[in-house]
Amino acid sequence: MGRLIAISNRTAADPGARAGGLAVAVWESLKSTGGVWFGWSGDLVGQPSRSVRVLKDDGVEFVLTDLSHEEHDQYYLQYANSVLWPVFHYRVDLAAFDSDAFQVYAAVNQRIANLVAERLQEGDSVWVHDYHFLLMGDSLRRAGWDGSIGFFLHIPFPPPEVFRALPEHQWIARAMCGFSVIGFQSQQDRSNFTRYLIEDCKGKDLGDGVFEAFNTTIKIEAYPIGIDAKSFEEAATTQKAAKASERIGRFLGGRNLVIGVDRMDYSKGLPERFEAVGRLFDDYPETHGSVSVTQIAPPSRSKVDEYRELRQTLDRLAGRINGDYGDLDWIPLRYLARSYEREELAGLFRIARVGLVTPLRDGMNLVCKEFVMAQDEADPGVLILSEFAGAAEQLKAAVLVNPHDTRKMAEAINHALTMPLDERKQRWEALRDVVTKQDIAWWRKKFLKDLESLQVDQG
Ligand code: GDG
Repeated sequence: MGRLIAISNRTAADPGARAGGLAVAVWESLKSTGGVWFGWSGDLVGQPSRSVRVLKDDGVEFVLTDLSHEEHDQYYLQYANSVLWPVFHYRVDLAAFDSDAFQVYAAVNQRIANLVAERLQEGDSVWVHDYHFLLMGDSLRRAGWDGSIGFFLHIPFPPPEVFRALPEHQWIARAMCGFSVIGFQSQQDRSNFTRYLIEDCKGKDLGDGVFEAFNTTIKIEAYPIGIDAKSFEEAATTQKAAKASERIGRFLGGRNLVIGVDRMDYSKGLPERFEAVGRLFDDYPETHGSVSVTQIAPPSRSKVDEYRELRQTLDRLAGRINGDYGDLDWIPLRYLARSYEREELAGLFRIARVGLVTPLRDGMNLVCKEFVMAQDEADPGVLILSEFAGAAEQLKAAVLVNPHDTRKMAEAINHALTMPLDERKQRWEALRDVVTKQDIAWWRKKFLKDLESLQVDQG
């Protein structure tokens, strides 16, 4: 096999940035095969820079480019984060459509494609990641690359009826057909995309996951991303983890912990979750004084207005709940708008009785898988999972909820809090088996096997 070439907006060139979902997944893949990772350096400059920075770490080469202020604003903040992110999470109402921003988005895809194409060698496998680079297949073809190109979308792909709201939907779909393999997180995303291809692009299903559209064939599959299950399991029994459990244990004073950990983002369903917690205390008085809910929500993309509003909504909801129910020695719900180390999170998950993972829409969601791996097998906690997270297709033994139904969610939390040990163990064992078997290495191999088999076919 040739080299693996990854392209994503942010890379893991900065070791501190290796904590996020995408960064971990790609980093592990490149480390195990050796390869090159192209992306944004994280720096902003006056003019789009033609120069690149090359770094090496652990056998992985990073080729990084700066963004100009205009590119950062139009490609990254506007088109990727304020148009594609909301529309792909089914939130057309939040999209700030902007055709000028799309032009810059397309130009950045082409600029980076040119940079990559200059450095590609025959036999390389190119693996493009996420919604920042939907046009990259076509851009690389224009730059002269005719080898195989894989693409993995980390976020959901919306139904055609929603995708068509994008003024540029036809352009995007046609460009996506420049990829040789397109990977989605779930069967649901895959079928949304293939339905669009059939309905709008005269696409044909040739069987075996292969589709024909725009005079080319594309392999389209679901590859649910996993976590490094073993290492997260180990993280939960480190000293740092024990210290974090001990610290929160002092705060809990023997009460049951219900925990949530999510980037502060409207897709994660935090206001609905807080409403459900309010209903739990409204409808189940026996929980008063015996349960504490802690939500960790590190702020992200804080430059976008909706996130500021989200923060205010959470403040208001938490204020209402704590004002109504809190006592001298009990805080019913608190949220911490800051981040913790991975081991600390693992320690908190381990002593939690309930993990609340209730996004309104999520490509996969890795937190729920981490929660599972951190549990103590003798006394496992219960996972409450949104049916709208990609992970729900795999984690059927979780307590599945509709995150818009706050009354049912409150009922589910109460059910989880009172679940007998036998049932908790049974559910957890089933969850652990899936998370362990379909881990990050399984995901990487599954995707790369398909990408490489195409290369053989073409060669
Ligand atoms: C995108 C898709 C898909 C969170 N807070 C802290 C912290 N985290 C870590 C979690 C987890 C990761 O960040 C978040 O991953 P998610 O999957 O939950 O969500 P997104 O960031 O939205 O990721 C998603 C993913 O890509 C991968 O394909 O699953 O659907 O939206 O690992 O633990 N880590 C640390 N401190 C924190 O405070 N160290």
